[in-house]
Order: sequence, then structure tokens, then C-alpha cells
Amino acid sequence: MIDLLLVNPLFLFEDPVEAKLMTPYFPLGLLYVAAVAREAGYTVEIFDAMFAESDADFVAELHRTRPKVVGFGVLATVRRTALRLAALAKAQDATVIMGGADPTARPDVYLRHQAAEGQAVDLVAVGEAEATIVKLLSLLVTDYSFEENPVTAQTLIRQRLSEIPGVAYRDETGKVVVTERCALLQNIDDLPYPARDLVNWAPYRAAWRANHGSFSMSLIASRGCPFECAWCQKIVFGRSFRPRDPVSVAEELRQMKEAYHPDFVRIVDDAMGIQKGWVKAWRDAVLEKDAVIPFECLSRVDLLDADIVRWLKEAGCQRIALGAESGSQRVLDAMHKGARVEQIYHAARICRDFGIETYFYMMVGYPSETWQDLLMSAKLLRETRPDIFSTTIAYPLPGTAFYEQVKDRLPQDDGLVPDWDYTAENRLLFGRSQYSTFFYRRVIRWLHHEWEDAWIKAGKPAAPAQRLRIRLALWRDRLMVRVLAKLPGLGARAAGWEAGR
Ligand code: B12
Repeated sequence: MIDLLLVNPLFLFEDPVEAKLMTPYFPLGLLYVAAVAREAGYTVEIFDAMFAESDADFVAELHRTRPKVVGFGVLATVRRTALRLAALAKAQDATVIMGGADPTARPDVYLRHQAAEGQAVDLVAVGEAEATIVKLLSLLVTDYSFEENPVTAQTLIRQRLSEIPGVAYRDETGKVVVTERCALLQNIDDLPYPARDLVNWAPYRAAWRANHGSFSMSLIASRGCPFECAWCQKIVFGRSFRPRDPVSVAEELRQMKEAYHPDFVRIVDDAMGIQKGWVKAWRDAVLEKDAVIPFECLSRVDLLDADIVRWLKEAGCQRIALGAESGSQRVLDAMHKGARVEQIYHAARICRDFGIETYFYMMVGYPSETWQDLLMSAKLLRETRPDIFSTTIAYPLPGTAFYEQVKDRLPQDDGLVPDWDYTAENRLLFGRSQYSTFFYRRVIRWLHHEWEDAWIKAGKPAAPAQRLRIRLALWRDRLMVRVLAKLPGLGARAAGWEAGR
């Protein structure tokens, strides 16, 4: 019998987007939770649904490990799966805890969820959870054992829960209680490194190499982001910026290199370069420890200058992802992006000068965006020519300013905003948007063809047949989106998004 079984509830075969991308990363949050629980003396194992074939694999793991507590790390995309697996864990009499961004944003959804045999979730760890999980394990595993007297234990545990910050639970009347937020960790360097040794990396390595030729793992060097992008859910780490000791981050890289031989690393910080001096100190430490692994990171266009980009390059950076979002200053301002369109051009240029690839995140469908704004995004993509880009349709996550702005206009489902799923994403937003789902789907394809065409015009080698195909597709898309933009019903909708009708 083990104390804690931690679960990554993402089955690749259930997620069409992840299955197509085939860039699986094991969630770092679970690995930090595992590391602190283990350090506190508890026995911890992991069930990773990523490459599992069915729920039966999870049930077999429950039978094998007989965990006292089962903890799930959950994003909105896997909420349904997590709740389904939670019911299976509950059936084995485990205490079920949910943690991560989505349970933090809406603990009531989890605690009110009814499975066939009653409620599937006992507790939600709200926010940064390393301190919370140790307190919860102490309560659930060390102090009270459900085996001895389940009813008394339940009552005593409830009384004690109210004293633990960062927890949501149901009181004896069934009401959801959320205790005060747990203070953010003062010094994240006190944390152990993520417990990567608990994960079976073989299928990850195989999937990455088969699909991309190189195996990538992730690492986080800082927590939090002080910027205010209105759609960004900062519900776990907030706006405080807490960098780790650069030498410790370099040492973690060195150990990863030695133990797992990744070909590539994804640094998942919200924005690299918030403190310029940190980047330089980290570059020095990485070089000194011979810890260079080619990596990619995310930054902001207004943070990058030639020094930062050079230091990143020297530390092994191959690609920088940038939230360009839109070519329209008006839309960037509406998003509270805090950056200027010229800075997108500038950042793309410096990265190119240093031989670093750029990946742009673009967003369409943000409230108040017009056809003119979309034309500016197409122009931006043509003129900056990022090496890669992807386009997301704006999705209001709870806890964001964007969500607050539009929540009264979202379709409700049983009093709750419906789950994220890849088909509902569009329905959810565009049920009341200015343009139709169909229109935005065409816009995404059109932007892609503008970008491909610009690369060919800039001299990228392409066979004549391919050039012709892209040209024709571009003309077709241009015509289509222009017509759709003017067609109420099919392209444009009568109701104005900004007007809130
Ligand atoms: C890296 C990353 C990714 C990577 C890798 C994800 C992974 N599996 O590791 C990729 C690119 C795949 C990705 C994809 C997506 N992501 Co993402 N991603 C991130 C990012 C930048 C870092 C995540 C991370 O490692 N954080 C560091 C760890 C230490 O923090 P943490 O996970 O929050 O864990 C802490 C607590 O939450 C808690 N906790 C977590 N798990 C558990 C479990 C238990 C039992 C307990 C007690 C506590 C606990 O304790 C941890 C330690 O304090 C975050 C932003 C952020 N700053 O966190 C967005 C973020 C998590 N992603 C987000 C989104 C929207 C997505 C996508 C839906 C995007 C899309 N359009 O497709 C997809 C969904 C993927 C999927 N199918 O699940 C949102 C989450 C929205 C939500 N409420 O679910 C975030 C918050 C971005 C944002 N600011 O809006 N993502």
C-alpha cells in the first residue's frame, strides 16, 4: 500500500490535438508535488495516462499500488477524464485530491461533480501546492487513518481542513468551503528538483524521436509573470515573478543531460528575460557546468534585446516562442498586451540576426477585433515571417479579465460554463461573436497561406507545383474570407461582440 498515487489524466488517444502534435510533456507540477511528498517521507508513485490504452490500465495500477491518496494534476482540457478516473479511485476507497490550474479556477465544479456512486472528489488543492500537499498528507496519512474508523476520521479531518490554507472541501452540509490562499513560496530554491525518476520516459523518447527526430523534456526556471495579458490565466502563480537561482537551474539541466540524454529542452517559464542580469548569470553557469542542451523558451517581444538573445543563443537556445497575437495595435491594447506592433518586428529581426528560430502565437476572435485588424495580422505574418506560427481562437478562461468581460454572454450549461473541448471551443465563443465559427476557421487557413506565400516570395525553395498550389489556395482563401466578412449569417453575425448584445 502506498501513500500517494499521482495521476496525469491525459490519454493521448482521447485528445485529437495532442495526438496530432505528438509533443508529449509530462506535467512538471505533478513532479514537484511528487518530489516534496517524497522528501517529507511519503511513498509516491505515478500513473501516467499519456500512452495508456484505457481506464483498465488505471484500475490495474490502483489494485497494484492500493494508494491511500490519489492526486490528479488537471488542465481544462482533461477535466472530464480526470473526473472519470477519480470515480474509479473513489471506488477503491482512496481520498481523491485535484490540483492544477483548472481545479484552482473552479474548485466547486470538481467538488460538486456527482459520479454514479456519489461524489468523486474529496479535496481540491488551490494554487501553488507544495506546502499544501505535505500538510494534507500529514492529515490524511499520518494523523488519521480512514481504515480505523472512517466516520470519526471524516469529522476530525473536516475540522482540521479548515485550518489548512489553499484547500477546498465540502463541509458537513455539503457546502463548498475554500480556505484562504496559501502564501506563495518565499524561496523556490528550497524545493527539490522535480521527481523525473518516477516517470517512464521510454515511450516519450520513442514518440518524440519517431515524430520529430529529437526527444524533448521540460524545465521551469521561474514562477509567475508580472504582465497583464487579459486572456492569460495566472491563477496558480499570480503576477509575482520569482526566478530560481540561475546556478541551480543550470545544475538541473546538467543532471537531466546526464540522466536522460534529452536532445532538446522546453523551458516553460511564462516569459524569459524579465530580469536581464538573470539571463547572463544563467548563461555563465550553463557554460561553466557544460550543461548546454539545445532549448526553446517563451518570451515577450518587448523584453528581447541583442544582449539577451546572444546570451540565450550561447546557452543553447534554438527557438524563441513569442506571443505576437495580432498585427493590430488596437487589438494588442484591448488585450492589455503591453507591447507594440513595432516591437514584434524588432524581436523577429534580432532573433533572425542571431540564427534563432521564432515561433509566433497568434490569436483571432478577440472581442472588438474587426476585419481590418485581421488584415493587419496577415500583413504582420507576411512581413516578419516567423519560422513557425500557430493561431488560437480566443477562449475565455475563468479567473481572467477576458472571462470577466464576456462571462454574461457565454452559453451556460447547468449553471456552469461548459467544458473546454476542441469542438466546443468555437461554439462557446462564437455563439455570440461578431463573426461565425466557419469564418474564423477559414481565417486561420488564410493566414497560413499568406505566411507560406511570403516565405516563397522571400526565396524559400519550393517546387513549381507547390508554388502554384499555395498561390491558388491563397487566392481562394482571400476571396472567401473577404466575402464571408461581409455576409451576415454565414460569415458575419448580426449581433456585435463589443456591444454585448
Ligand atoms: C508548459 C505548458 C504547456 C505545455 C506542457 C503541458 C504539460 N503537460 O506540462 C503544452 C504546450 C503541452 C501546453 C498545452 C496546453 N496548455 Co499549457 N501551459 C504550460 C505552462 C506555460 C507551464 C506549465 C507548468 O509546467 N507549470 C509549472 C508547474 C510547477 O506549475 P503547475 O502545473 O501549475 O503546478 C502547480 C499547481 O498547479 C499544483 N498542482 C499541479 N498539479 C497538481 C496535482 C496535485 C495532486 C496537487 C495537489 C497540486 C497540483 O501544484 C504545482 C506546484 O505548485 C502553463 C502556464 C504556467 N505558468 O503554469 C500553461 C497553462 C497551464 N496551459 C494552459 C492551456 C490553456 C493549455 C492548452 C489548453 C493550450 C491550447 N490552446 O491547446 C493546452 C492543453 C494541453 C493538454 N491537452 O492538457 C493554461 C491552463 C488553462 C486551464 N485552466 O486549464 C495555462 C495556465 C496558461 C495560461 N496562463 O492561460 N501547456
